[in-house]
Amino acid sequence: MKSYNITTLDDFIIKRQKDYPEAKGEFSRLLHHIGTAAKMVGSKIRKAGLADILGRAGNINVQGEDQQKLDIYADEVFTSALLSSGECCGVASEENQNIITFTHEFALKGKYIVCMDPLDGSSNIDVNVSVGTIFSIYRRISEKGSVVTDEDFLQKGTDQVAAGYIIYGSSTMLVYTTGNGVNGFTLDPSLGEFCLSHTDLKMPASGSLYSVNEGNYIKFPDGVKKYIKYCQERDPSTSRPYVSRYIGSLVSDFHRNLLKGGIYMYPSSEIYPRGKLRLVYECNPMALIAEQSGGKASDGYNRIMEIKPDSLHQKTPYFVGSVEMVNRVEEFIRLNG
Ligand code: AHM
Ligand code: MG
Repeated sequence: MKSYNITTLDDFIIKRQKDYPEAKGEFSRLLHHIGTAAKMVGSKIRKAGLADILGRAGNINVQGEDQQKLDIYADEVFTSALLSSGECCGVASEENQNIITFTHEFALKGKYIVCMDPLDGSSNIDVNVSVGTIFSIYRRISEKGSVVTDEDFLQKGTDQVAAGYIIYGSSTMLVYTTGNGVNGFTLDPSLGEFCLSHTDLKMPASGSLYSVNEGNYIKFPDGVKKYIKYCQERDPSTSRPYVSRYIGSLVSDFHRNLLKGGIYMYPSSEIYPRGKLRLVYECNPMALIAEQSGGKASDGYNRIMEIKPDSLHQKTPYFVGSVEMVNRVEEFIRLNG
């Protein structure tokens, strides 16, 4: 008989939970709720051109950026899913200046806090280009039963319990790690389930793709400019010149580079002296996934996950991807600034 062996996200979570005899299922419930929220947001994105959901909401978020209607929708859906999981006691989101504390009795007993970018790359929505969601899970450090504080969210990336992203592309995928490898699940729309499709993902040690907003080139530091020129030079003994691919959605650019090998860069520049990406809910989660798949994430000098955040929306220059490529850009930065 032909076998149709499907592992759904929930099957996988339960299977993994069994590997930890001390686990009581709290973490599994949290992940399950993230998966449900991802389906809701994915479904709304699919209908975006039909429903009155495209375009600006008319507000400016904490980053001084226009909020899109889908930004707000995704933020609300993920926040309520996390609350209803009963395992999360607070959320930090790109869309909100301050942390959201859950004060319901059941939530105060939760062990976990979540940092998220509910809709990354949202300037791509109106033009039908892939966007994503990024999430990062930590154990709270404040006492169980109390209301969480900013300190709970300002932990180093190395303290992450899990991290993941959802890519709303030609198919919807959820990719996550709990610090024990990286696995990817593709949403089967006919089943309404995320099914295991990419087991133990490994990022190639090198690749031939580089992703950066080259419109900012003249404002980049010299080391980065020289590295970009290096990417463009011909060298028959390697795959240079590399191919330039930039979607303008970190999740999508990262996902492609994870599968094929490549580097994503958002350096400092005169326009963005600290880069543009946010350490807590964009850089750290992608860094954990990068490292867990064999890749690397750096601010040009330091390992991203070892930077202690001072504030929720702190920005950092960011270089993430195949280990040899990130090592090389670090060399250029060390030599040339
Ligand atoms: P967002 O979270 O507000 O969408 O901003 C983050 C995004 C990244 O996904 C993307 O790589 C970058 O900003 C694009 O910025 P730019 O248009 O400056 O290249
Ligand atoms: Mg973002």
